[in-house]
Amino acid sequence: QKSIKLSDYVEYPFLIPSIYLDFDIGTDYVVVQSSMIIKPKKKESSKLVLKGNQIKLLSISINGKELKLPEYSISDKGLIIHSPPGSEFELKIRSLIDPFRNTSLEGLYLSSGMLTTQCEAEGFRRICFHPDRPDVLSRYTVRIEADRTLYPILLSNGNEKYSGNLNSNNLRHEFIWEDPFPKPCYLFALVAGKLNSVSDTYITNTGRLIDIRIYVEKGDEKYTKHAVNSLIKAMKWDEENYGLEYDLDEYKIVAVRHFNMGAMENKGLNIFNSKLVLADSKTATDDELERIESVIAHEYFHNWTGNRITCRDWFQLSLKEGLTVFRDQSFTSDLHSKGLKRIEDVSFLRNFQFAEDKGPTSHAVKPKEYVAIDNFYTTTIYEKGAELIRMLELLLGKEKFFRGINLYIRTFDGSAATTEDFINSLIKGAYLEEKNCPFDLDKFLNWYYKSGTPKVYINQSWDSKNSILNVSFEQKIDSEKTSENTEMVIPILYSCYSREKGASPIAEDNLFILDKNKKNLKIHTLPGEKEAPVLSLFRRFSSPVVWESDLLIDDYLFLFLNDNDYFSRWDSGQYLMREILKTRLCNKANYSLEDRFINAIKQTIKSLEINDPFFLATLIAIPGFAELESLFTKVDPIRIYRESIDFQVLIGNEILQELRIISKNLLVNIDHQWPMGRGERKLLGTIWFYLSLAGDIDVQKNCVESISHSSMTISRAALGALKPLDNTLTEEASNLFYNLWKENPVVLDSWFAYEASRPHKRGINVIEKLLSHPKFDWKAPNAIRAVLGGFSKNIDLFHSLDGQGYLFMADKLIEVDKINPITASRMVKVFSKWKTYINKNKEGMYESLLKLNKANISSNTREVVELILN
Ligand code: HT7
Ligand code: ZN
Repeated sequence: QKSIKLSDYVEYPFLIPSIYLDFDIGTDYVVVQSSMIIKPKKKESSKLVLKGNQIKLLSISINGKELKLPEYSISDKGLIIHSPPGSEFELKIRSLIDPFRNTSLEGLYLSSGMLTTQCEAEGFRRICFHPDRPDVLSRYTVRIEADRTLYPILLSNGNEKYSGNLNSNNLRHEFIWEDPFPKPCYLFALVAGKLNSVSDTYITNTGRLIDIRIYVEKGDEKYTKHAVNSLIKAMKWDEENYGLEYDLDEYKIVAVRHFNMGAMENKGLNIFNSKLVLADSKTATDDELERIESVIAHEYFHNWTGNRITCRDWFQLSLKEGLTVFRDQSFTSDLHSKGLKRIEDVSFLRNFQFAEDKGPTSHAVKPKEYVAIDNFYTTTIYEKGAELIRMLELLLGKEKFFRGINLYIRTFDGSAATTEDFINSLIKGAYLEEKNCPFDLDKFLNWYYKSGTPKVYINQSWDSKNSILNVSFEQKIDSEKTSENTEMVIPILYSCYSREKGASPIAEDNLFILDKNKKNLKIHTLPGEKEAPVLSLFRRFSSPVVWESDLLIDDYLFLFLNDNDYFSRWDSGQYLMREILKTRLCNKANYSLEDRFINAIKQTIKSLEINDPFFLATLIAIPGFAELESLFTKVDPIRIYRESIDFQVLIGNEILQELRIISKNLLVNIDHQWPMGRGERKLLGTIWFYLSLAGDIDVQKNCVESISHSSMTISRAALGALKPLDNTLTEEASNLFYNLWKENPVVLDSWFAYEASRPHKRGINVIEKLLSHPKFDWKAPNAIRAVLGGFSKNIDLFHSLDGQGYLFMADKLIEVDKINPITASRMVKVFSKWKTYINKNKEGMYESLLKLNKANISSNTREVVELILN
């Protein structure tokens, strides 16, 4: 397939300072008229190339004069005007589009009776003929007319300029919207439909009044408070931390049921997947409330990092996404707990981004080429991209980092930039001159250009005579695609603890910069220190790497009990659990380690129970499934799953008494409103899980009763605790949950996911039944992700050795691909790890991949399938 290369970038030869768009919404189609002011950048003439996809051209004129073939040519890719005027001209195009039969959820489409848009990355070319590239920025004025009753609400970006009726019998009406800020077309948005809104206001730090409005389907207004509160918190946080104020008079959010991703930052008119807007503590779990708060903030933060300063081309995607994820992570961590947020982000990174970077779809944060840009909205661009910004913040220090950000924003406001522009401004703002930068910038840039997760090897030697700990570090990049030896700048934050004096650190949060293949560090401990101290490395997860050290089991146990860094303490426990599971899976169970670890858990429970229930719950949870898979060269998913369940049964049995006591103490704070009480609810859920696994029938019954609890966190924790059992109580709880929530599609998706992912003896028919359930909507990616995504986590069923699970998945993805290639190409990655599996699974997955490859699939899905197969 034809790929697009970063090295082929050439500037667009025209400026388009302003665009007037007119939408006439009919019952069967929409007539779109665009009027663009176009200025050639150079004297010498160049043809005008406009992209277009599924658009019927009606007429075209330049400066009022109609163009005829062959003055222009048209194909299924777009429109070319062969000899446009050499100076400023007005291009008018009348065309027709059919949003009513558009199932791709790109461009203009129908969702539950309303018309809505999704233009990032390349959806605008499905709306009108246009260059459709992010470096063409224009001021937009948009007029929309439609039937008053079918489409009472007509929205677009910017501020409302006019609204009124169109004819004497009041059947049709019109709205005009004006966005004063130049923007790329991927930020264009239009919404038309029967929507109700909830309003609020925000006064900025300079005293401007912002009108906030959330648009939802009738009846959903009661679920918008959390979204509004989150937005106001984000607006305030950005002013206080980055000095960035909102710039329009209105901020609108629309909730849409049919949406390919989480949300979209269209200027002044964010469009959200309804599951990320509609929520309160009765319908959403604490984790979901936190996620909604962060996504609302993420889209808001894009107003500056993405909208006011946008990307020159899609290779720069991480410029806006990595930076904005970094900003939303910092926001959540400031609002809640820095330590816990860091653990949550690292756990996500390790389970998803590290897995991606090890596999066939691994790519750099700044890729060099792509076939379908939609396939590059990945955890590498987003979460690894955010880690790079975090390392810069650590290397520069907060004050200099903000000086750099400030310069970047001042320099590139209103334009389209590159990741190099960003780094250069950051360094210039921080140190005035690039040459003053204390670390090797070129080596740092390798983080952007190279794929794969670097690995660091650490060895210690103790010089007891001089009380010096000598530490040697070695870095290697762990990627199939890179054979050359690349040096990176790896910031390592470390502390070290005296073994004799227990928890008191000898050195605390020192920064060591590993910028060569090999480098040594000398740590001077207290004179007279007899034993080598305990090293705590990569505190706060200071670089996105994996590491292997000569730390002893005793050291990890020490850190698990004493480390004062949340991440490092949790990570030591995770290391020990990984070791335990690894040895069990190699049939060499290390019982003495298991005993010592269980004792450490008991000690932890004593010290943390009341003070930090969330942290305690996090410390005693086992590593994620993907992380466990990554420990093996020949992965046996069914065995990993069963062994991890057995290990959790052991934990449950061993700490039964302790858990029963805590669970009683926790009940007092369970009913507090989020974010209060979230730690207690989290811990209670974890305890229920362990006790239920350990066979505590009272807890199991209590879980069934808790399905109707007024807190969704408690209700879902109860479902989760019963999940591995597959008995009549599981069935009863699931039915109760369904009956309570069958009329709420957002909550019902969590039931679909539960049903698809829980073990059951009835096999694949269960999944087939879910897909033909009367409440299942094939056009809603949330529902598809719930059932097929849930199914992929149903280890016994999906990975069944006869390969039937894989074939079933392949068949369903071929169907999904026909209506929605973006969703299909994202989901097909469930087959990414086929080469790492034991033979039976490997063969089964391979057969399914071949089936997909032979089918008539979209170029988006084909790109991923081919990468996986090769
Ligand atoms: N910038 C937004 C990306 C997005 C998207 C991309 C491809 C197809 C559909 C999409 N919907 C939203 C989301 C964000 O990162 O803020
Ligand atoms: Zn984003």
